[in-house]
Amino acid sequence: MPETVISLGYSQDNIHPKEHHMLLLYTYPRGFGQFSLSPFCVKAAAFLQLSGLNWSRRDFDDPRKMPQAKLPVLHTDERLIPDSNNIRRYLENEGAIFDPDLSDMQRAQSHALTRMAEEHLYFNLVLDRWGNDAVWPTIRDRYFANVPALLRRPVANGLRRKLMQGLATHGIARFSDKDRLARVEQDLQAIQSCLWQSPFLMGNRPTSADLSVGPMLAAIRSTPVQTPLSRRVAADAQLSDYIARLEDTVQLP
Ligand SMILES: N[C@@H](CCC(=O)N[C@@H](CS)C(=O)NCC(=O)O)C(=O)O
Repeated sequence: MPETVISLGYSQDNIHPKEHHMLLLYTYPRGFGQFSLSPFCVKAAAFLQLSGLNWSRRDFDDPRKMPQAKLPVLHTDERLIPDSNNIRRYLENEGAIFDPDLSDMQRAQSHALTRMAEEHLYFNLVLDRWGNDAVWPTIRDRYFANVPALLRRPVANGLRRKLMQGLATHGIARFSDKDRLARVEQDLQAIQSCLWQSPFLMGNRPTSADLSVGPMLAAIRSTPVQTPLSRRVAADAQLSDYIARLEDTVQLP
């Protein structure tokens, strides 16, 4: 049976190794102009889209019954796969190639950029949405829209308290806003150093690093009440063009 090499013109061999039934992406709903309220769900959707396999979405508000109590999760014929990176690995095992022609050095850079986006930019996004009193009421009413009105505030505030404790333990919530923004600026500069070289982080086509970094930047920019961080990304023509370029190329449904 023919082999697939997935994605956007990387190969003409557009054939799948196995017959698939529908892959179902369990995701948080759309919101703030994005495919999902969660950048990890947008990332997983982008990997699925570039894989060329058939997939569709199923929306959840509440991740508690999921294998790691988080979303995204991919429902395949055989199992539930939690975590966007595991979803990527699954698709690669099915024959998808997301990083063709990258050197070992580029793969190392790509890995570092991905970790930076997911383990540092992400927590700044969370603080922007959950930790900022000006933003929080909008987030609460959007994320917890399906919780009955009388319970909404206590449920949301309880989760918020837990999350903020986690971010204090992590350490990121201990910085002043100013120091935190200065740290994020270093990340943005690193991303922009790549983008001065080429339209996508690793060259002329999106690769895996773009699928982590792009959705994270887009999520930061889409926070519904403006913050210094969301304004920083929104006001930057290079970053905004990059997000648009990636969205145009990936074409999420
Ligand atoms: N490492 C995970 C991160 C996923 C993640 O953090 N999802 C968040 C939303 S952005 C979530 O479901 N949080 C629910 C919770 O922690 O209770 C991945 O790459 O998929």
